[in-house]
Amino acid sequence: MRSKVVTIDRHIIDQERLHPGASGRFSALLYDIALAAKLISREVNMAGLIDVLGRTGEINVHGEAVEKLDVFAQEAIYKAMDHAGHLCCMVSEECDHIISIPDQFELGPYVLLFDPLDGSSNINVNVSIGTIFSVHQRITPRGRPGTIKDCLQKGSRQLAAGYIVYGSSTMLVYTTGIDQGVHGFTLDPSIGEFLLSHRDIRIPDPPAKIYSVNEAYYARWSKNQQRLVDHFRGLNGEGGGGYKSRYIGSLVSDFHRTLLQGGIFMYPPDSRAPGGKLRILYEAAPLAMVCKAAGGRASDGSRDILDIEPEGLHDRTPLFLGSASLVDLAEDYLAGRVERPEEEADS
Ligand code: P6P
Repeated sequence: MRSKVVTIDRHIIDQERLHPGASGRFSALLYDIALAAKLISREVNMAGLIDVLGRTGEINVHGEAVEKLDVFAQEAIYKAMDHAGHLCCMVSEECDHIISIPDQFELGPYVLLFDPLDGSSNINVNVSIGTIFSVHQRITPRGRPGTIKDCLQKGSRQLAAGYIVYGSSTMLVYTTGIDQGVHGFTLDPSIGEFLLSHRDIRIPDPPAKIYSVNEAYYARWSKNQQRLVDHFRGLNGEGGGGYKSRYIGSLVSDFHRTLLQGGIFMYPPDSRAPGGKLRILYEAAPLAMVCKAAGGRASDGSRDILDIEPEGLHDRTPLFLGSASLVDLAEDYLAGRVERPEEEADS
């Protein structure tokens, strides 16, 4: 029987009805995120057709060359969100400081933290890229602009989190709580609607035997990290092996595959980046919430990502994300809790 067609707006309204007394403001925030996603999707999918490729010649706060689409995505989200009265401030990977709401607009109870276009170095070679977003409730008194205290909240306090992946199709995947499920919507560009395509996503566990890491950095990892990947490779006689390696180098794409197929994505610390590369507030924490809501886990190698208290807007963290059994295994290896086989221990 054909499944009924559910738009993201209908889904958001249905979810809101589960919370009597809801103001509707949170729903309106989610609508506007979906709007921004449609605008960015249109531009990303036309990138090869109009002169949007190439670099603006500007450098972002992390010293990375800014692709034109990065700028467009940043502006699209800002313009969709700055005037609607949902937010007291915003945080973006592209901006060093908190983004204030213009004085002429009403302040709202929420904070939006986002990476407007992650993986943008892949734009020019047509590899999937993505937007990641996180929503918090402000914790300072209403009526005044949001402050850094409203932004530096741990991931377990997120009200919503999700991502948009601009790939062979554009999908918006989000959750409004670790007990609220994860739902995926695929954009039908012919009608400009996100349609419910993946209801209540659960990360497979037992997982597909897939590990995802940039193995070029092997020599820079700790011995325990090397042993973990050797286990996946079946190299150290510990009953591992049989895994596939998949690494796109675009976080949203690597995570989206992990969410749907299972496995583990890793961005470990290494000798050049002892604190990891990926950002807590607008990369690791939102994806950790989606992963946990789908039955998976997210760790920095020893702690749950959602328990980390960020100290700075652009703090980084190591990230181990995916099927709970594999994240648990990673933590066991990294803590040295996996005994070596007899023969290897003697060598
Ligand atoms: P590396 C892209 O630049 C990004 O921020 C993430 O999307 C991706 O997971 C990671 O960096 C890739 O980093 O060091 O493997 O090139």
